Amino acid sequence: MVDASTPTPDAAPVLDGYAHVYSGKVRDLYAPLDDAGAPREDLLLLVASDRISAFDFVLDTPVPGKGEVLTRMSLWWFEQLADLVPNHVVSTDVPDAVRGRAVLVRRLEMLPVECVARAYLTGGGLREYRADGTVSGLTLPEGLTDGSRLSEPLFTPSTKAPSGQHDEPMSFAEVEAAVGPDLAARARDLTTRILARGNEIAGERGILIADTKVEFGVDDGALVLADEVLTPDSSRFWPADQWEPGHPQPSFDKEFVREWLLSPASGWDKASGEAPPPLPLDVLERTRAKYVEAYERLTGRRF
Ligand code: PZK
Repeated sequence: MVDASTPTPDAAPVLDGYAHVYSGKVRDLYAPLDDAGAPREDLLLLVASDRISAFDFVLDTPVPGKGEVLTRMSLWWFEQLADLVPNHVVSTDVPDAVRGRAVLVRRLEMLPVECVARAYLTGGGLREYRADGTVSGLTLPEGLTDGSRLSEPLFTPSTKAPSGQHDEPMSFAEVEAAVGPDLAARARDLTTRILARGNEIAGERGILIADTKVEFGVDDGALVLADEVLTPDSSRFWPADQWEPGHPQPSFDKEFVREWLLSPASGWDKASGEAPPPLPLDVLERTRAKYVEAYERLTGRRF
């Protein structure tokens, strides 16, 4: 079989002048070093790798260009959202090894909450609705199904679980207890407005954003949008022309990956608990093309 496996798929690079701080599933965080060689306390370097996850696994096969597409997409969204919320971006002047897929950002005190908003019902929101007719404690109308559009985006916050564990839903009262009622209300309003604005823009370009997760830092009492924003890694992107409530919607970006992994061709059993096999080149190429397509459709720019 033709595949694209490499020995070390996409480890966090060693960057001269930076200390590696942390790696998530698909991104790496560094601190720039000052003249004395000590990590600076005011800045971070956020690097998007080409790693891709599916079914909770980071796959052995990186998707070439994914980190750059998502970084450019986030930067474009930060501009589209600038009148709603300030953001953490300082500069895109970064080491050559990560140029295009890294951003220098202000290091902020982060809210200890995953700020999630949902515009369409699916995933964890759908599970709660089926169990008791609510989403994040709010009662919804009867008769909704997988993929139904909600009348307005809902704030459905969750805990920040340690790496490898799943985030747990939080009630709004729990968010208020964690950050205070004022910041909680502002985080809720900003999160839902970011998703509403995202869908106003993406909807004209054939993409629905079902839900999204954003992170805020606090600077001098004001909320600042951090991390990545409205990318396919932080949000569910659906092709608008295939939207049909009543069943799970195809993912704009990962459909070919999931379809192949679940097909007999992969030889992989999702229930086995084993790591998925490397992706065939054609799946990889078609997946890369979907990320580029999402970027070009949204921004109207060539990648
Ligand atoms: C911060 N993360 C998540 C991102 C990873 C992990 N501006 C900021 N100030 C302080 N902390 C963070 C940010 C941002 N953004 C973000 N964790 C801390 C994360 C990328 C790679 F490994």
